[in-house]
Amino acid sequence: MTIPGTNETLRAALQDVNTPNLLLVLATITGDDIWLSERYAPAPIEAPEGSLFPDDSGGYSAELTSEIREQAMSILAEVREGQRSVGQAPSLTRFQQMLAFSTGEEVALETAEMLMEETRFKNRDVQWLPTLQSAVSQGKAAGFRVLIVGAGMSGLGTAAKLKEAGIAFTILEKNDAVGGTWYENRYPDCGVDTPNHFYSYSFHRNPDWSGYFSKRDELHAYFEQCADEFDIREHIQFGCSVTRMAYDEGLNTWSVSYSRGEEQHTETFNAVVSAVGQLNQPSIPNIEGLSSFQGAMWHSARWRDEDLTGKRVGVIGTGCSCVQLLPKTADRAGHTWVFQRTPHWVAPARDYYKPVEPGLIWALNHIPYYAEFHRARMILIFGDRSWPAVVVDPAWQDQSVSVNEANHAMREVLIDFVKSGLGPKQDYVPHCVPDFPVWGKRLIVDNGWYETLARADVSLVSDGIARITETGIETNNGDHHAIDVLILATGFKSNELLSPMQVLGLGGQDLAAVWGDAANAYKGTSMPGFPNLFLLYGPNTNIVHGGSIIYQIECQIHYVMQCLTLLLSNEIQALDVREEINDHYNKEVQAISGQLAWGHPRVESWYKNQSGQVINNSPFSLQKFWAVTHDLEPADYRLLKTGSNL
Ligand code: N01
Repeated sequence: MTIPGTNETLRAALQDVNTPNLLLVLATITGDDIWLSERYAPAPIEAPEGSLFPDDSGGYSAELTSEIREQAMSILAEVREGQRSVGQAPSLTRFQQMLAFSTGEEVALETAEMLMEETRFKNRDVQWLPTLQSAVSQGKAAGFRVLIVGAGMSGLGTAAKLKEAGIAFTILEKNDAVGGTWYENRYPDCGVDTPNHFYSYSFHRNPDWSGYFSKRDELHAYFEQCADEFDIREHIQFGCSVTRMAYDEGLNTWSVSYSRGEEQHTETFNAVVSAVGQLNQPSIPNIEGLSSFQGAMWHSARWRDEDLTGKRVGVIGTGCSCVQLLPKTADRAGHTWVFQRTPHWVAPARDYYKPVEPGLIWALNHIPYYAEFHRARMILIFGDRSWPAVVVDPAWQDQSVSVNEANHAMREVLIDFVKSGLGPKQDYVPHCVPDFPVWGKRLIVDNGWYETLARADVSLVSDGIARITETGIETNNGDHHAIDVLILATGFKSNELLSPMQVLGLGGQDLAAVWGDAANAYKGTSMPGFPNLFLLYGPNTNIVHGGSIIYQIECQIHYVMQCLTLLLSNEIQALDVREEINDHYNKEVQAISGQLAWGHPRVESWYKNQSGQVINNSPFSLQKFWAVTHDLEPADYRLLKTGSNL
C-alpha cells in the first residue's frame, strides 16, 4: 500500500480517524511499544446512556489527540516519502496484546486467532487451498462439478473460493440479478443494521461504504461488484429455480432439476451447496378475509413503488422490516395504522444515518494497517460483547422477563427509551414494552420508530386482528379501520429451510419428511443421508446477539472447502456425516439454546418451530462458531467411494 497525496491530505484525514486505532497503526509501523504505553491507554469502551452502541473514541484530551496526530503525520509522511518501511504485520501474541490495549479489555488468544483471519493478517485459506490446488493440478478434480443454488452473499462467497481453487461450478439463481436478500428487499429505508465495515467479506473488504449502516442500493451494488471482481459471472445462470434434487447412490452424484421459464432441465453434479438463505420465502399471514381485501396489498419483501400520498395505509407486523419502512411510509401516507401482535425491543443507535467521514474513507484506503485494525475492533465492539447478556444465569431470581442482571439492565434502559420516544403518546407505553427478554427476538436498531408511532397521523393498533374485510381491518374489539393500502411486514417462512425444493437423499428419503418442522444439520451444514449436500446459513446458524451474517457464512464456506479438499485430494466421491455425530451435535445445540434469551418460553418468533424448539439461531458466540467450523474432522463423516463405501 502506498500513501498518496500531500501532507495536507494526510492532516485532513487524521482529523477523522479513531485515535486508539491509529495508535495500533503507529505501533505496527514503528515496532515501538511506546504507542501501547500507559500514557496512551484509552478510556474504557462504554455505551453512552441509553445507547446500544459504545463510544470507542478513547476519551483523550485535545492536547494528547493533537500530539498523537502530529506524530502520526510525520511517521506516515516518512512512509510516503520512502524514508521508513511500513514494518511487519503483528504476530498472533502481539496482535492479542494490541487489541487488549486498544479496547482496555481482555482479549483471549483464540479471539485474536479468529481476528487474525478476519483481518487477513493470516489467510485462513492456507488450511485447504494449497492441497486443493495440488489435487486440481494432478487432475483429481477432472469432471467434478459443484452446483451452488443461489447467488446471494453465501453463493457468491462460495463461488469466489471455488474459482480460486480451480473447481468447476455453476450457480443457479432464481432472480435476474445477484445479491439475494439485498436484491429482493426494496422497501423504503431498507438497510443493514450491522456496522458496515464488518458487514463485508473478510477477503473483499469495502473501504468506501458511504454510511456506517448502508442502505439497500449500496449493499446490492457491493454484491454486484463482488460478482465482477470474483470473475464468476460466466458461471451464473439467472432465472433458474431449482425444483428437485435427488442423490444417485450408484454414481454418488446429485441429479438436479430446475425450471427456466417454461423450460425444464436436469443436470448432474458431484456436490451441491445450498445458498438459499433463511429469509427468502415471504410469509403471507393466514388471516380470515385476507384475499377479500379490495385495496392494494403487498409484502414488505415484494415492495411496490405505488404512490402512497394521502392514502390510508395499514401495516401488519412490527419486526425489523416494519420498523425500517414505517417512518418513510408515514411521511407519505395520509394516515398509517400499525397492527401489532406483539411488540419487539428497539434500541437507539449511534451513527445510524451518519455518513462515513471523508478522512476515515481515506484512512481505510491508504493508511497501512488502518482497515485491518478497524475491522478487528469493530468485531470486538459489536460482536460477542453482548453475549454474556443473552445467557441464562440460573441464580437470576425472576426469569420471567430477563435472563440475567446485564439483560435486565438493558431492559430498563430500553424501557426508558420507549417512554422518551413516545413523547405525548404515553398511553402506548404498556403496548410497546415486550414481556420477553431483550435479545429474545432480533434487537431492532432504531430509525425513529417510537417518534413515528407518536405522530398524530400514525396509530398503533394492539387489539389483535379479527378479520380483514374488503375495505379494511377489523380488530378483536370490533373496531373497523378503513384502509386503501395494506402492507404485510409479516416476515418469512423461515422454518421451511430449502423449500420449495424437493431434496431426496440416500434411499430416496425426502429431507422435508426427515426434518418435519425440526430442521437440523451438523454445524448447520451437513445432514446424514444427504451426502455432498452442504447448507450455508443452514439450521442453527443465524445470529441474534450481534455480528454479521457474512461472518457466519464465511465460517461455513471455510468448512465446506475443507470437505471438498478431503474428497478431491483422497479421490473419494462423497462425504456423509455420521448420524450419531449429527445427533450428538444437535442435542448440544438444543440444550444450549434453551439457556439463551431466544430460547425463553415467552419468546414466539421466526426462530422457533411449532413445538418451541429453536431451529434458526446459532447457540454459539461468534468466537465459538468460528472454532466449531474451523477444522474439519474427517472421522465425523462416512467416506463414500463408488463400489466400496468406507
Ligand atoms: O419479519 P419478523 P421481518 N398477524 O418475522 C407479525 C432480518 N431483517 O421481515 O412479533 C399479525 O421479524 C409478527 O408478529 P409477532 C432480521 O433478522 C433484518 O421484520 O410474531 N401479525 C412480527 O411482528 C429479522 O429478524 C433487517 O407477534 C403477524 C412481524 O409480523 C428478519 O429479517 C431488516 C402475523 C414479522 O416480523 C425478519 O424480519 C429486515 C399475523 N398472522 C429484516 N404473522 C436489517 O438488517 C406475522 N406477524 C435491518
